[in-house]
Amino acid sequence: MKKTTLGLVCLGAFLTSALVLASPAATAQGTVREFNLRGDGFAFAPGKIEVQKDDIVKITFTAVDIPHSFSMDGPYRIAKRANAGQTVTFEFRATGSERFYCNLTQDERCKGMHGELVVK
Ligand SMILES: [Cu+2]
Repeated sequence: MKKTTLGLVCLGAFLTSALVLASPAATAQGTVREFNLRGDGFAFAPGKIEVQKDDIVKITFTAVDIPHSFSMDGPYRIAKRANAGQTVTFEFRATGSERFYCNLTQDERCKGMHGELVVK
């Protein structure tokens, strides 16, 4: 009786770990792509991000000199602000190419700050 219970517990543990191991590959829809992006001197670096459709794009955005934001319109509707010297991290699924820009109004030159998300 006791042996059977132990056996079932072991089997359960084995099946659970097998499922956990199998699930990432089985359910993954897009590859996670990580980018470190800097906003500095009224420019984004890099100014162009290239990914495949359905990739999960993970951005670590740092505003170096003054506050900047990473903003995208279209289907994305993202506006992530970082203060000077600070970093924000966020992610989204790539659905189509879109321009990104800084939407802050503290300095006129932020209007000229933009980059490009290219989705292939
Ligand atoms: Cu800015």
